[in-house]
Amino acid sequence: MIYAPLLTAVLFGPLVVAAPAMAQQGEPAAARSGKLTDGPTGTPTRVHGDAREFSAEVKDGMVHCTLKMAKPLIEGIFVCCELRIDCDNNPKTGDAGDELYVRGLVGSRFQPNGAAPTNGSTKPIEFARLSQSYRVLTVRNTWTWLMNDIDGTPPVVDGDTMRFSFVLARVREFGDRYKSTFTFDVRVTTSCSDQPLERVHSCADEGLAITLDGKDDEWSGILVADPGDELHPHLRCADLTGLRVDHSAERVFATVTLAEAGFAAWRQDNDVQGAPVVTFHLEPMYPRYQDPVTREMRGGLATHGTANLPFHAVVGEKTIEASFARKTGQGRYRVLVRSDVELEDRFTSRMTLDAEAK
Ligand SMILES: [Ca+2]
Ligand SMILES: [Ca+2]
Ligand SMILES: [Ca+2]
Repeated sequence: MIYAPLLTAVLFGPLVVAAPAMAQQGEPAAARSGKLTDGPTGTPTRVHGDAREFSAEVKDGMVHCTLKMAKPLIEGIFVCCELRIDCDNNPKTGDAGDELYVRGLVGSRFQPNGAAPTNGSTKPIEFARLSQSYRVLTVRNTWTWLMNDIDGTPPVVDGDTMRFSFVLARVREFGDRYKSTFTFDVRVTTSCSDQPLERVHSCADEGLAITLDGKDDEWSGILVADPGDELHPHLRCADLTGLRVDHSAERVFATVTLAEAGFAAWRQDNDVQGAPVVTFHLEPMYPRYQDPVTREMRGGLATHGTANLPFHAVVGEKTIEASFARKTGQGRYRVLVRSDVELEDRFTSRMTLDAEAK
C-alpha cells in the first residue's frame, strides 16, 4: 500500500506534469484589465458601505484601481479597499494562496468623512493613504506579515469613486518568474469607532446591587460623559454617550448609554456584512485577586449570559448594562468601554490579470 502512490507517480508522473498546461488551455486568456461588479445592499442604512464596481488595469508598470461605491465617499465613513493578491497565481503558496495585500484607504475611523476637522487641519475625507502587507520568513522559520507604505498614488476621491495605483514590481517580486498572471480578491471595509471611555472605581462602600434590565434609572454613580454626535448618523446606535460603574459584594456593574436606539435591533444584510460591537474591559487594580477580562456585546443581540455567570449583559433601548463576577477582597477596578462598527462588502469573484498580455 505504501508503495502505491510512488508507483502511480512513477507511471503517471509525466501525465500529471502535463495536466495543468492542458487545463489552462480551456480557461479564458487573462487580460491586462478587468472589471468586477457587486449587487446593492437591501438595507438603506448600510448604503455607505455598499461597493458596486471594481476595475483594474496594468499599465506603465503600475496597477491602476478604481472602486465605485453606492454613495459619494464624503457622505460616508472610513473606507478601506483591500486587494488580497495571489502573486504567483498558485493557491498552494502564500497564506490561503495570497502573498501580498494592498490597500487604498480614505477617511478617519473616528469621524464621518464629511466632518469638519476638530484637531489639525486635515479633513477626514482628505486623509488618504496606500499600504501593503507582505509575508516574510522569520528566524524561527515561520511566516509573519509586515505592514508599511507601498509606492504608488494614494486614493483620489471623485464623488462615489476612489482611484489609486501601486507598483506592479511588488506583485512580480512575490510572483512566479515564469508566469505573468496574478489573481486577487477585493473587499471593501467601512468602519468607525468611538474612543474608549474609562472609569476607575473603588468599592469603598456596600455599593448598589443593580438588576440588569436595560434601564438605567437606578444608577446614581458618577457619569463619564461623551458627545453623542461623533459617528455617522446611520451608526449612532453605537455612539457612546456615557459610562457608569458600580458594585455589589459579588459583582461589578458597568452601563453605557448610546446616542440612539437600534443596537439590539441590528439586522444582518446579505451584501454589507458586519455589526456594531461594544467592548467592555474590566481591569482589577493592585492588589489583584482576579484576572482582567474583556467581553464583547454585538449588535443584534439583546442579552449575553445570565446574572450568575462571569459576564452578563442586557441591552435596553439606548443602554447596555453589563456585570462581571467580583472576587472577595478585590477593591479597585479600571473599566474601559469602546465601540466599533466594521462593515464589509466583498466582491464574490476574483480578478485575474496578466501583466504581459497584449
Ligand atoms: Ca454591494
Ligand atoms: Ca500563491
Ligand atoms: Ca460618543
